[in-house]
Amino acid sequence: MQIADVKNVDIVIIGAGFSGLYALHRLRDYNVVCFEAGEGVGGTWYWNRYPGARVDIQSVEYSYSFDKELEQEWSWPEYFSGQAELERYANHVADRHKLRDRIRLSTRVVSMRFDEGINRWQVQTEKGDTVKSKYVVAATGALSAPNSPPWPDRELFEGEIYHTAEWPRDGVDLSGKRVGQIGTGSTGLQVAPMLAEQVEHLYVFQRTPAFAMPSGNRPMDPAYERAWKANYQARRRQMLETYGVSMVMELPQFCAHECTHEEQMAILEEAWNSQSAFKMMIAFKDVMTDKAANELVSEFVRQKIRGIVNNPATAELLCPKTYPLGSKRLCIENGYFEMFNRKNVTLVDVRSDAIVGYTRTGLRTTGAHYDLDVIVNATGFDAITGAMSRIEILGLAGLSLAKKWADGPTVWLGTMIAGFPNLLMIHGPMTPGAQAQMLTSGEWQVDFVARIIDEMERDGLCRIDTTIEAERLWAEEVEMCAQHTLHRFTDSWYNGKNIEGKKGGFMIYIGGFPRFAQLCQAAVNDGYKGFIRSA
Ligand code: N01
Repeated sequence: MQIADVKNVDIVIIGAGFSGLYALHRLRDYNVVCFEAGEGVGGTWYWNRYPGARVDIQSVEYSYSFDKELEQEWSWPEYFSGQAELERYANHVADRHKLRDRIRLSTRVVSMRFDEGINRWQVQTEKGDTVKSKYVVAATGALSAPNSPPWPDRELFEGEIYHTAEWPRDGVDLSGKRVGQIGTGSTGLQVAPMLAEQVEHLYVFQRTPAFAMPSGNRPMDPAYERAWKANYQARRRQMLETYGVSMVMELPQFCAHECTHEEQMAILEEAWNSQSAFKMMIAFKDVMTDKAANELVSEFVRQKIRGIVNNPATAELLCPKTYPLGSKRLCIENGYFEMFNRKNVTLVDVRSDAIVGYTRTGLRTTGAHYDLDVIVNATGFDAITGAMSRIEILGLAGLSLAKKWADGPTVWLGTMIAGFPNLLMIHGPMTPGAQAQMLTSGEWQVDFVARIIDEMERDGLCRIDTTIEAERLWAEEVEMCAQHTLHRFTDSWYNGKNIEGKKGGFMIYIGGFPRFAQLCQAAVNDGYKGFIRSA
C-alpha cells in the first residue's frame, strides 16, 4: 500500500534496521512512513560491511519470529551468519512483506519538534521534507552512531581513513598497503585477521585488550536446522524466558569455590570449546557477581592467549588484566590471536603510548610515528543515546532532548521520555540492549509499542507522555540491578565511558529480559502506570 499523504501521517518510524522493518510491518494498518539514512535496509547489517562482519548469536535464534512461513522457508548457510547474508535476509523481508513503498531511503531525519497545539511531531529530513506525525517510533539503533576519536590534524593525512561502520559498499583494496587499525573490541577482533591476509603490514593499535573466545562458526548442519524448525515456536517462547533471549543453555550448578581445581578446569575447558559465545560467563553461578570466581575464568582465558601467541611480550599485552571478564561485551574471534604470529602484524600498545594526532604520512603517538597508507577506525559507537542525540529533538515547551540528557539519559521502561509525548523508542536507553539477543527482544519491544499505540487509538486519545517520577523509579531499578554485578567496575559503551566527556551511568537494563518484559507489561496492565494519557 502506498502512503496516502506523506506530509501528514499517523506514524513516522526512524530507521529500517531489523526493528524498524518489523515496526513497519506491525503498524501497517496506519498511515506510516519510515525514514532510513542508508541507501538500503538492514541497519547494522547495512552499515557494518567491513571484512569479517558476522553475528555472534546463532542465526536460528537471531532471526524474525513473526513470519512463521519464513521461519520454515529460510535456510541459514552457517551457524553464525555473515553481514552479506543478514543484509540479504533484511532485503528479502522488505520485499516479501511489501514494505518498500513506505520506506524513504537515503533520508536522514535531522530534527523533530512537538507541536503542542495539534499534538503532532513535525519531523524534518535532510532532504527538506517536513512531515506531521501523531507518533514517532525511534528504531534508531543502539550501535549506529559511529565514534571516531577527534585526534588533531586529520586533514593533513594524505592516505585513506575508514570507519568499520561506514565501510564502502564496493569494498576497499588494501593489498600492498600499510594499514593501521585502531580499536580491539568485537569489531576490531573480527576485521583484523581479514585485513592481515590482504595488507603489506597491519599495525593493531590497542588501548584495552579484549576477552575473546573461539567462534563456533561452521556450515549449518541440516539435522540441527531441521530440529529447530520442527519446534520453532516452542523454542522462541523458551528464549523469551531466558535472561538474554537466547537458546536455553544448561545453567551452572555450582559457584567456582564449590569445585575442586580439576573440576574447575574441566568446566572451563568445556566452556572454551562450547562454540557458544557466552558460555564462559556462565561457567559457574558466580562468574558475574564474585571477583574471585571471575578472576579464575579470566586467568583461564589469559592462559589460552599465552598458549596461542608465540611472542611472550605480545601475548602479555593481549591479556586483559584491568577489568572483569564479561563486564564489557565478551568477543568471539576467528583466528585473531593466531594472527599475531604472522610476520606482517604488529601490536602497538596505545595505553602506554597514546595516539596524539594524524600526520601527513600516518599517526603519531606520544613516543613514536607510524607510517601508514590507510587508517581503519574500529573505534566503536556513541552507543545507546548517540543516534537520538544527533537528531535535534524538541519536546514540550521547546525542551531539547540533548539538554535533558546532558547528564545521562532518563526514561520510563526504556520506552518513553518525560516531556517528549508520543515518541516511543525501540532498544532505547536502559533496555536490555546488547545484554539480550537484539532481534527477538526488538520484535518484543515493537509489539509493546504497537500495543500502546493501538490502545491510544482504541480509546480515542491524543497524547501519551511519562513523568519525571517514573523516570526516577526506572533509574533506581536499573541501578539496583547493575549493583549486583561486576559491570560497574569497567569503562565501556555500556556506561558511555568510551566517549570522552560523555556523562551518565549504566545505560543497560541488566535485570534480564524476562523481568524487563514483565515490568513493561505490568505498567500497562496496571492502568498505564507511569504514563500520562490524555484526550
Ligand atoms: O566497539 P567497542 P565495537 N584510542 O566500543 C578503541 C556489537 N558488535 O564496534 O576499550 C584508542 O567495543 C576501544 O578501546 P577501549 C557488540 O555489542 C557485535 O568493537 O575504549 N582506542 C575499543 O578497543 C559490541 O560490544 C559484533 O580502551 C580507542 C575499540 O576502539 C559493540 O557492537 C561485531 C579510542 C572500540 O570497541 C561495539 O563493538 C561487532 C581511542 N581514542 C560489534 N577510542 C558481533 O556480533 C576507542 N578505542 C560479533
